[in-house]
Amino acid sequence: MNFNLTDKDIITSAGHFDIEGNVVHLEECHNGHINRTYFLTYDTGRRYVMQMVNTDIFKKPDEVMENIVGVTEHIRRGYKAKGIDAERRALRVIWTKSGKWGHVDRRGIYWRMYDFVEDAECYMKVESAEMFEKVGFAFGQFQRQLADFNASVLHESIPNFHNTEWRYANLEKAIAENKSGRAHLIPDEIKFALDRKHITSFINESIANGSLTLRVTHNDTKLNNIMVDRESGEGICVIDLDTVMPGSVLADFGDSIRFGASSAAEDETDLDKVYCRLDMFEAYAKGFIQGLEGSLSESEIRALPMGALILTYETGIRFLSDYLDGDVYFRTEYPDHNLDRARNQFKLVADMEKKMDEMNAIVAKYL
Ligand code: GN1
Ligand code: MG
Repeated sequence: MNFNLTDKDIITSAGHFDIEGNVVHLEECHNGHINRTYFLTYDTGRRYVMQMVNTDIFKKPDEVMENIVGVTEHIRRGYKAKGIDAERRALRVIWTKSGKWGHVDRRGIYWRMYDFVEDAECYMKVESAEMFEKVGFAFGQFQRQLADFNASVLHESIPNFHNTEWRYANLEKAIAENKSGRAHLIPDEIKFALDRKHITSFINESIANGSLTLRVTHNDTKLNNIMVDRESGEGICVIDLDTVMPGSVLADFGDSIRFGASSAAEDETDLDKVYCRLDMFEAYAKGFIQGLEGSLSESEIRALPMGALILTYETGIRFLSDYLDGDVYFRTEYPDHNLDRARNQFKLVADMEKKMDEMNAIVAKYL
């Protein structure tokens, strides 16, 4: 996905979408690790988000869009039924002039377009426990809103996405193949990852034995995948819906914690600065459980801390595998970026292991 795009290329592709007016301003957003995102302002004063879908990763982008259209329409209908204005609360997909969900340009790039959610902010770092509680509530509500969505119509946009056992097998493969030739540089990180094989089956086993239910989940609940209303501080609109698929509640809870309850950025290299903030863990747990409106079972609530640990570990081994594979999946800004991210996640894992009893006591308050 290394294309040298000019503004003209992007604006030409934007011209295929059913939007009134002309582009007067174009700006790249550097947040995501997978797709490329641009903000477009038109002479009508309206703004849009245009994305180049990474088709190396999302091999069937039309299926991804079908999922997104289905899910956002479902959420919009739910708000309407409650008499709530859904305008800024569900992503709106802009269709192409020929009635499609995406435009494929002459290089084969798949473009899509959304309405820009105005008067809202996307954060890279949690600013207060109050804010994180509201974000938790919004992600809980998102899952709640999809409780009656027909999961059988969803395409699996990335197979095995949060199958931790599969991720582990993939790490073993990356070590054995050692495509980058870097394996000898990181024996400690490899050992840390392999030593924790026993946690990888927890989610699959819990689903199999019925203690966790399969739900429609977001699967990428990073803080920067929600728009926060500037006035109310409410998590107003959940974005980045590429990986909405059937999954476990632990994935959505855990991924939010590993990112938002961390004391530092995902790629902070001073590991003394990286630990899990229990105040943030509690704020998110409280909001998330409330957002799910009593639909979580006791065993699901009790398993939430394991979800935080497993998702952090899983993300760590994904970064490590990509480092071994030669940085082919996540977008990196410098050669050891994936290694720094993996070390950072592993520091967080070690810290969570120490804090497991405290995390268990926190969730027990919300049973
Ligand atoms: C990717 O695209 P983005 O940056 O929201 C990744 C997530 C990881 C995350 C790590 C499709 O999310 O699974 O947790 O990076 N998305 C995909 O920051 O792989
Ligand atoms: Mg994102």
